[in-house]
Amino acid sequence: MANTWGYGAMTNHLGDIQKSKAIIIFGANPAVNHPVGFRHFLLAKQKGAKLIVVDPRFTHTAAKADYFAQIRPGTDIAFIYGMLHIIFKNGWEDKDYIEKRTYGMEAIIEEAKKWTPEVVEDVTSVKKEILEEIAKVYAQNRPGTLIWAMGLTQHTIGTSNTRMAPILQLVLGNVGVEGGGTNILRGHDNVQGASDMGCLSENLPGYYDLNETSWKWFSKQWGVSHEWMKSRFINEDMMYKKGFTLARWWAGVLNGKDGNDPIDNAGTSLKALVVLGNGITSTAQQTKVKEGLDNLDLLVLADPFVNEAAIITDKKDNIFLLPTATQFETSGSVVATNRSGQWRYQVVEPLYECKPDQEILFELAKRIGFYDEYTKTIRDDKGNIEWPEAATREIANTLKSIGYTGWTPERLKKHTDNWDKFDQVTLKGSGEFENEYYGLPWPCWTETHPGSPNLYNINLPVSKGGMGFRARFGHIRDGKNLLAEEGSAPVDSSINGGYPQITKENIEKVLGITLSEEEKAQMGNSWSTDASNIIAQKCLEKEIAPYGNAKARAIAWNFIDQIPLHREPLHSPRQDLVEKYPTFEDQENQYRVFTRFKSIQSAKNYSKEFPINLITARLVNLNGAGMENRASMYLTRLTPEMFCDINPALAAKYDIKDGSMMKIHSPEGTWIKVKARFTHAVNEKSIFLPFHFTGIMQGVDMTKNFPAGTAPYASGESANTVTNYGYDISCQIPETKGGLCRIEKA
Ligand SMILES: Nc1nc2c(c(=O)[nH]1)N[C@H]1C(S)=C(S)[C@@H](COP(=O)(O)OP(=O)(O)OC[C@H]3O[C@@H](n4cnc5c(=O)[nH]c(N)nc54)[C@H](O)[C@@H]3O)O[C@H]1N2
Ligand SMILES: Nc1nc2c(c(=O)[nH]1)N[C@H]1C(S)=C(S)[C@@H](COP(=O)(O)OP(=O)(O)OC[C@H]3O[C@@H](n4cnc5c(=O)[nH]c(N)nc54)[C@H](O)[C@@H]3O)O[C@H]1N2
Ligand SMILES: [Mo]
Repeated sequence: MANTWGYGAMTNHLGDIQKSKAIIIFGANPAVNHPVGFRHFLLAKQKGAKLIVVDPRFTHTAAKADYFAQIRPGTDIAFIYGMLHIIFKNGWEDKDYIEKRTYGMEAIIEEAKKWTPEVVEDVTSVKKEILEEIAKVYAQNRPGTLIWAMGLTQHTIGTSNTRMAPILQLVLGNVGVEGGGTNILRGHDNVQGASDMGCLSENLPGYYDLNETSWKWFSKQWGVSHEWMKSRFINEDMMYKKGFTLARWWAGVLNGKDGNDPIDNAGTSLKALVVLGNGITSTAQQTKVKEGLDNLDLLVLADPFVNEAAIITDKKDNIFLLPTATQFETSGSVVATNRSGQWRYQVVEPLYECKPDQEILFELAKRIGFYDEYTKTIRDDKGNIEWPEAATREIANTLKSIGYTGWTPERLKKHTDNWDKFDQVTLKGSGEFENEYYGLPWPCWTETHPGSPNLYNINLPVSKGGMGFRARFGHIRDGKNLLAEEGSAPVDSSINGGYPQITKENIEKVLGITLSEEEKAQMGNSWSTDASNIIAQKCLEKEIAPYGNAKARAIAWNFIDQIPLHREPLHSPRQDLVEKYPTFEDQENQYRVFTRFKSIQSAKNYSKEFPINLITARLVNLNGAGMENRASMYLTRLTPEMFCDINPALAAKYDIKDGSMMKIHSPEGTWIKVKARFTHAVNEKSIFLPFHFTGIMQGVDMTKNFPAGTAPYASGESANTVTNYGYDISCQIPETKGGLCRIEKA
């Protein structure tokens, strides 16, 4: 589910925002998209916190802000370097923190020198006085929390954006403190859990790397042999290869046909698509998605509603709609946006003939022929599956990497049953929960650990939720120490400075202990593959974090851009800047597909023909692809049809009237026709489209394809028919927040 969309976990939690003195929001609109969580922002503001919003639109969130920067889409890196330029110039950085807990900041200081307020104004369109004011207010009101969501991620430089924002926080010493952190407002209910569970095509559950050690660990935990696991793949190489992403699965079907991008998939193309829930009608390049759907041999859609992927295709047979139980008809653990686990109880038995997702998957496994292996560790002697408790226990025993170990079903249920005994601002419990945090936010290293409310906080002992940064990248780089310096270990730690990840090999030396032969025999090779959990327990006795204590990297040498660099979107309104800040080289075999960057950006000067920035985002009454809410009469009444927000001054240039129809064209040659809605929330250089509609494609009404009685109250053109080609360099999230368009009166 989380594949492609939405990267990063919250370091702190929503209640903790009440402790912030400043809140800076990049590309998120919580007043609309997280209205319940936004309460904490408003309470912080009441207590005097400064609220800063950086967004190309004057949003409902911006309406509550003390400072607002109306940024040109895709230029946040330039903006943040601009803030850093001012911070370094005035000596506002936290020098001690930078020295002890970060690596590579010299490179950032160098790059920031280039980003004077004048240069930043030219690139971002934000007046230099506003930048200066924001940098000052944010630096001088600490702790500050930094919020981001889709406005930062949906760009070709999305991953660089999500590295840049934490760098600002590190410079100010805002990471690992209450009221600080980088707090990413996540998407769907349980999207954090979905990413933790491995709904990502680039790693195994728990973010374990796709390598032999991880596969062996999972095979062991799943009770199958490594040889059997290997036999599931066409060849061993494919075990270690990243899969397709949700953004580009269609390229796997089209496989180079008719000028489509070639793929690298062991010589085969994709023939069947099984969808549990979301993602098909909500992603970019909808005309390509349709082509992909049309060319499938088999399409299976498991969804409580008629997933509209079935509607937008001309495919006539081999489409199966499997009615699926909702969250109210199922139970199990879910993970909140702040890494807290919760137990969800079933409200009613599954209605009519619908089945819960896992049963659909079990039935599929039976037919494909690996049901026995699939359910081995959750079946009893009689073949009964203890659902969901056994699965929850398996997860706890396996996902050591992010510290799920302490999440037994019993503990999670008890927390949910007693949620009223926990404090909203600190997450701390009272009474019998006095030493625990609500939902045992991961990492929760052992079955008695209280959970970790804020990541990287060295002001708490590890046994009470403290930790440094994870030591993942070795000990020395270019002669510099990558481990934390003296004086920056969590309090009460037996080591005062940095230390490596704890393994069977180094545990005696690092912890200064002697293991018994029995312990050695039981112990796994490293803390993250230690079924006995002895490594974690021994570490906690010494107040040592099993994953080490290192510096946070500002230089990531395994990335194409080792430090985040501004690069113009593939379709930029500023051709002069394209030459100065060009995009990446085209990437062969990125998640099995050829992905274009430079060849698109340099093909022509798009800004001439397509002068307007296309911004897509969300509405409060609709969610995601929108089927769930457009099936509600009352929610639909608020926005009965697809529309485009346009500034009256821009509309006047094209003779477009409020409420009249307008056409929007993309550089790919696609178009949509929608109703114009006048607003000053967008400036004269951009328009805004919500992406919650589908069912009509380039004027063709496809709603006749709905089975009788299943059509929603509203259908419309999809914004994603005209969002431009463009994918993030690392995770392939579509550049749905950085495109261009041409408009005309229709
Ligand atoms: N009502 C409602 N709530 C939702 C959802 C929903 O569909 N409807 N979806 C859920 C999901 S799945 C998610 S992921 C979250 C997403 O939550 P948000 O990220 O808040 O969602 P968006 O409204 O898509 O985008 C946020 C803002 O980014 C701005 N933006 C666009 N481009 C840029 C840019 O280049 N730089 C900056 N700084 N800002 C930019 C947009 O103008 C927009 O105001 O919301 C969740 N909550
Ligand atoms: N242009 C543009 N495009 C975007 C975005 C953007 O900002 N701009 N945002 C992107 C983001 S962040 C996201 S997350 C996606 C969201 O888009 P989607 O994830 O595609 O949208 P949803 O409507 O949330 O899809 C959820 C589907 O799951 C079904 N469902 C609900 N409960 C269950 C269940 O228990 N089991 C099963 N099997 N199905 C269930 C619902 O009926 C619905 O059809 O859109 C992305 N697309
Ligand atoms: Mo999302």
